Formats: sequence, structure tokens, C-alpha cells
Amino acid sequence: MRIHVCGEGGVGKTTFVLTLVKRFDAAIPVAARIGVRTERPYVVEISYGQRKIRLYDYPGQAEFREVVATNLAKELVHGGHALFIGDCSRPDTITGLERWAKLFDGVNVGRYMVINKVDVCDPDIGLIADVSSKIGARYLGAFTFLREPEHAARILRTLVYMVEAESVDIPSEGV
Ligand SMILES: Nc1nc2c(ncn2[C@@H]2O[C@H](COP(=O)(O)OP(=O)(O)O)[C@@H](O)[C@H]2O)c(=O)[nH]1
Ligand SMILES: [Mg+2]
Repeated sequence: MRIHVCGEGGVGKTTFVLTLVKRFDAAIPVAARIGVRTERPYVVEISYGQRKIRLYDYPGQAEFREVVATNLAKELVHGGHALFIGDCSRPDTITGLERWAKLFDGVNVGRYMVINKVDVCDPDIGLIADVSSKIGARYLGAFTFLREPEHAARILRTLVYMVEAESVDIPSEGV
């Protein structure tokens, strides 16, 4: 199963992925990449039960938009699901998910949305409902990956459950 982790720079994508690496004893990543600026997706494979889950952590900075679109399109040939992450302390990162969602236009992927940094503010439920319906993503809730690492594991479990229950997995994805 492939999960494409999407969202603007600084929302907590790398925190999410690295938390899962620690939690599930995945291979130690090449380097801690929190705050690192690179155009390539950071790929991590973790074992979850019998499954192999590959997470693609794309850089969110504006300067990498074009190359991210190209890299994501290449990876989408192999299928996967989109996890959109917004930061409740920066509403522009939530509306910005509409731009990320366009990268998945016309592709049959499961779309899920979470909000991070609930430790520093209350999420704007109206905005979240609006954006999640516009991008066709199922909202999984508000979390804090930094303060509660278990939140990342909870999202992974929920994603696996929903993907398998909804059977939207693309059979050709050979992870
Ligand atoms: N307050 C708070 N900060 C967080 C949380 N998750 C991540 N951060 C911080 O947000 C910054 C950006 O995180 P990072 O994972 O690099 O974001 P990315 O650019 O989306 O990969 C870092 O300083 C993290 O420590 C959270 O739940 N709450
Ligand atoms: Mg990052």
C-alpha cells in the first residue's frame, strides 16, 4: 500500500512519517529530515501486520511545486492513496490543499484529510468541512503528531482499515 503524504511546507508531514518509523521499527531513515528542504520525496517503508506500507513524504515548499507534481505523477502510475495534511494554526495550509488535490485529478485514489497542531489552536471546523468536501477527502480528525506520537499510529491504522474496507486499492500496486 502506498500513501502519498501531501501538504504545504511546515504542516508536519515529516514529523508524521518519522513518528511512524519510530513506532513501527522501520528501517532507520537516511537522515532526520525535519525542516530539510529537498525536492525529492522522502520514502519510508514500514511493516504493519502482513502489509508493507510505503509512505511518500513530498516537500511542500512553493519552489518545489513543479518537480513535486512531476514526481507524484510518476508514482501515481503505481497507485496509492492521498493523505492531505493541514495545519490548524495556518488556515492557508488548509485552503492550499485544494492545489494539492488537483494533482490527483482523474486518478482513482482514496483521499483522506487530517489537521495537525491541535495542541496550539482549535481547528476551524467550517473551513475544514468546506475544503474536505471540495477535494473529496474524508476528514479523519485533528491531531498533534509532535505532542502525541500515538496520533500518527492511529491515523495509519484508520487509513489501512478504511482503504481495505472501501476496497479502493488499485490492484496493480506492487509494494
Ligand atoms: N506545535 C506543533 N508543532 C508541530 C507538530 N507537528 C510538527 N510540528 C513542528 O512543525 C515544524 C514543521 O514540521 P515538519 O514535519 O518538518 O513539516 P513538513 O514541512 O510538513 O514536513 C517542525 O518544527 C515541527 O516540530 C504539532 O503537532 N504541534
Ligand atoms: Mg518535510
